[in-house]
Parts: sequence; C-alpha cells; structure tokens
Amino acid sequence: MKINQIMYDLEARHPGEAEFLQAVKEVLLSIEDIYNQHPEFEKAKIIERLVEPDRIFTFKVPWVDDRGEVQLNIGYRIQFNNAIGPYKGGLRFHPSVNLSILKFLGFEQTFKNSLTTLPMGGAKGGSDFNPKGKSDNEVMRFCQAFMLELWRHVGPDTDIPAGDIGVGAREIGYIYGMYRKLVRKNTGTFTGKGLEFGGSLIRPEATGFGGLYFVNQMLHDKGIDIKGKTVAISGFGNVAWGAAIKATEMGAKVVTISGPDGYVYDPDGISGEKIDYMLELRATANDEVKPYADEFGVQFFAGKRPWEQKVDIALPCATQNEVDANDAKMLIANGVTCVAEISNMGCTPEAIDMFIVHKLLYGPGKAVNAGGVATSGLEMTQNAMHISWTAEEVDAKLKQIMVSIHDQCVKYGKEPDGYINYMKGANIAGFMKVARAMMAQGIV
Ligand code: 2IT
Repeated sequence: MKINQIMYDLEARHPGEAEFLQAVKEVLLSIEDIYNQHPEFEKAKIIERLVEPDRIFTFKVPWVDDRGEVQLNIGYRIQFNNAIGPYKGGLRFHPSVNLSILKFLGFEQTFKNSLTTLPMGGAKGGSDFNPKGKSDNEVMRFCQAFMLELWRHVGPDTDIPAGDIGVGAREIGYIYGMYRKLVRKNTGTFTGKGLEFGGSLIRPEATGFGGLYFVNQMLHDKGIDIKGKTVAISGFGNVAWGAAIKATEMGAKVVTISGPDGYVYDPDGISGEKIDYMLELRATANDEVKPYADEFGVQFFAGKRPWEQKVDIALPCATQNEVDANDAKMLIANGVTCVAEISNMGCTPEAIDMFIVHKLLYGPGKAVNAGGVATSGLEMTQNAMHISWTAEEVDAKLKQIMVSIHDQCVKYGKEPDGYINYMKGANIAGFMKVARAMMAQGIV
C-alpha cells in the first residue's frame, strides 16, 4: 500500500477536508503491514473503495423561528459502508458541522461498528443547526423540517440514525415523531428513543459506561486498580455524565468537567447530586460549565482545558482534537497512567504519538466509546423482537461487548515487548472484518 499516494489522491479529490484526511491517515498507518500481507485486498482496491462513502445526501432545511423569521440550515446523511450490516451512526447538530467532520465520523463509525461484534455498517449525519439557545418549539420545527427530507433515506434495515452532539432524547423524539407520521410505521429506525416508544434502558448511559468498562479492562491487564484514582473528564454532556457516574461507582474520583467556556476543578470529586447537576447545566441555553463552580464553590479556569491538572486517568468526553501535543506533554509530565477517548478522535495525531512513545495506556475512541452504538444495536434487536430487556440484561450485554472489543485490540495490537498499541489493534480488528466482508461480496 502506498499511503502517501493514497493520501495525495484523496486530498486532490476532497481538498480541505482536514478531519476526514486525519482519520483516514491514522487507519492507513495502522493497517499498512497487515494490508501488505493480503495482496488480494490491494487487487480489489479495498482501501480505495473504503475511503469513499457509498453515498452522501445533502439537503437544505428551511424552517421558521419563533419571531416568524425564515431560517436555513444544511442537513446531511453520509452512508459510508454497509458491507457488514445496515448503515448505523448518529446525527450531530452543531454549528461546526460540515462535510469533513461528518465524513471523518462516518469513516470512524464503520470500524467502530465492526468492533462491536454486531452487524452494523457505518454512517453519520446531522446539520449545522445549533439547538443551544433555541426554544423547544424551534427545535421541534427544525427536527420536523429535517425529517421531511431524511425520511426517504432511512429504515430499520437500511439506515438507522441516532444521537450525537446536540441530538439527545428530545431531538430523537421529535425526529421519530415526524418519521412515524410520514411512513405510517413504527419500526424503530432510530435509536436513543424514549423508553415509552421503543427505546432501550441504559442507552443514555451506555457511551460513558462502556468507556469505563474498557478503561477498567485496560488497567486490570496492567494489574492496576481503578479505585482511588483521580480522573479528568472534559465536557459536561451525555457522554461526560455517563462516564462520571460509572467512574465514581468504580471508586475513582472525577475532579474536572469542562465546557466551551473553560473547566472546573473539584478536588472533593464530582459525585452524587453534583453529577445530577450536570443534567441541569445541559438544559441551560448557554453551553457554559462555570455555573457549576458558582453552585459548589470550586475553582473555574476560564478558557482552559482540564489536561493541565495532575490526574491518573484522562477521559476526553467532548469533541474531536480536544487533546493536542501541548496537552499531552502536560499530562505526561504530571504522570498520567491512562488516556482514553470517549469522544470521537479526541486526541490529535501528535498527542497520540507521544502517548505511544511513552508506552502509556492510550485507548482510541472507536474502541473506547463503542458502547454507545453497541447499545443502539441492542435497541434495534429489542425493536425487531418486539420486546424490552431489563437494565441488568442490557448492561450485562454491554459489558460483554466491551470485553470483546478489548480482546480484539489486544489480539492485533500487542507488540513484541508486550506493550498494547490499542490504536493499532482497534484499527486492524475493525478493518479486517469489513475488508473480508467486502471481498466476499465482490465489486459492488
Ligand atoms: O459516535 C457514536 O458512536 C454515536 N454518536 C452513537 C451512534 C449510534 O448509532 O448510537
């Protein structure tokens, strides 16, 4: 495989898609050796076919705000690869959303879903719509307008969207309501639904819970107990919330959360009612974490990221590239043991290189945060069977899946000196299943 040539061609075809090119390059570097042992992959142009999404839908979403003014956003759905199962992946509503970001997310999703052991292909979608500061009615009207276009492209065995940043239970409710009205069927098709209409217990917690199950497994393999360890978390949304609950339950101490405005440092630990307060924060209009510092009388660091604090475990839970080389340097200097991305592509390539050179436990998002989409897969199963599992049943399956993902990373990522390169392991394991499925199904 000629990585430079592939990257050059890809960039010429899709100039300026920085995040997408970053995600592709990471995977290519990881799989290079194993790819070269399979000349049949090269002959079938597996990589060239994998880096190009099956199809991309973009559409305008006009809607009317509370003042009666017409607003216009762009909607997207990228159906990346369905070799191993129907397209599956979240919808992101955030002003930063563009084609590059959704393509990187859809590409990552393909390998992540492959790792879950469930039959799900990769997709992603969303809009540059910003739900922050919008009224409930505005969010509803936007979701309805978005669905007037998207409904044609999704279905329970075709493409099953879910939430991501800016799309939670409220948005999925409005989206699913309009979908159901248009297709006159109640067939699932979306995951992250309310419990009253086909949603799964544990789905809201699953990304954070799964992340901590994975981290616990990483530490366990090194003979380290998570009890008493300090944890830095970024973000304060759904993922950070689930991670804080499970980390605390496991006996670790969460000392930071963050927002676009800065981070808070709570040396006593963010637990109990303080974790509940994260839900209140999320419901406010301004996307700020500072009110936490005011409420509980702790320090707030304006415009800073939590990675400057001395902690044992760092868990990026916010967004892509939120840990850069400088952050990595500070974490390493402060003796961090484990950095695990619960956000998608939370660390820059330079930061990852530093963690790996220092032989730290580094977990890539596509493995660590796969519990979210895995539990979406369990929601699909329950919908197809027309039953609901108990929280204990879902949680047990989630745990089992995270252990399996960890095993796959170890299988393909263990280096001669015993160091486990989880990034390499996750990329190879995720890739091999998709590549074999594509080989078996011919040139399509
Ligand atoms: O990044 C992700 O894996 C998600 N946003 C969840 C996707 C899903 O289909 O549950």
